Amino acid sequence: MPQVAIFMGSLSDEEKVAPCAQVLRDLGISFTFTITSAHRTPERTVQLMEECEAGGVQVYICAAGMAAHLAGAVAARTIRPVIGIPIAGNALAGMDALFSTVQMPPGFPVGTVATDKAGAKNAAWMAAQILALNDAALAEKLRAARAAFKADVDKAAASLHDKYGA
Ligand code: RP5
Repeated sequence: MPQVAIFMGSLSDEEKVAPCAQVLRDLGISFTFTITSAHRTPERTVQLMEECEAGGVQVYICAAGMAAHLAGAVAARTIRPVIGIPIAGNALAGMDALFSTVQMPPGFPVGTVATDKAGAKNAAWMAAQILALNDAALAEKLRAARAAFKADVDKAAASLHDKYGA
């Protein structure tokens, strides 16, 4: 059983959630990636979770739009960390999904990241940081990634300096 389970509410979410899978893949973290809906397939959500709980999945990542209850429904059934990615639909620009995901009652947290692709990437980074607490090799990869982000900024600043001489 993989370390991370990514659930998304609809195939229509795939383009926005795919960067999450890519970051996990790049970091060498095993994951399962499937579709289930808190509303359309509540029984499937429960069954998938039972398999994940029995198999030792360590972190859940749930992406959904509109009245986004998938992450909350998962959080209701586990004490493992749940990260929620609000997906922006055509109406309300994602505020609906953001509020539905983030406003959990005390005791049932969903660690909510930004909407859409940026959030999808950070959901993976957050999951990696959680896993790295007990994985020294992964922690080293995260340090290296941070160094690469810094190097990118240094390089961009240098190119701007070259261009404007200021
Ligand atoms: C949510 O409803 C899904 O996560 C998706 O963001 C939204 C619309 O789903 P579709 O009608 O495109 O399948 O449950």
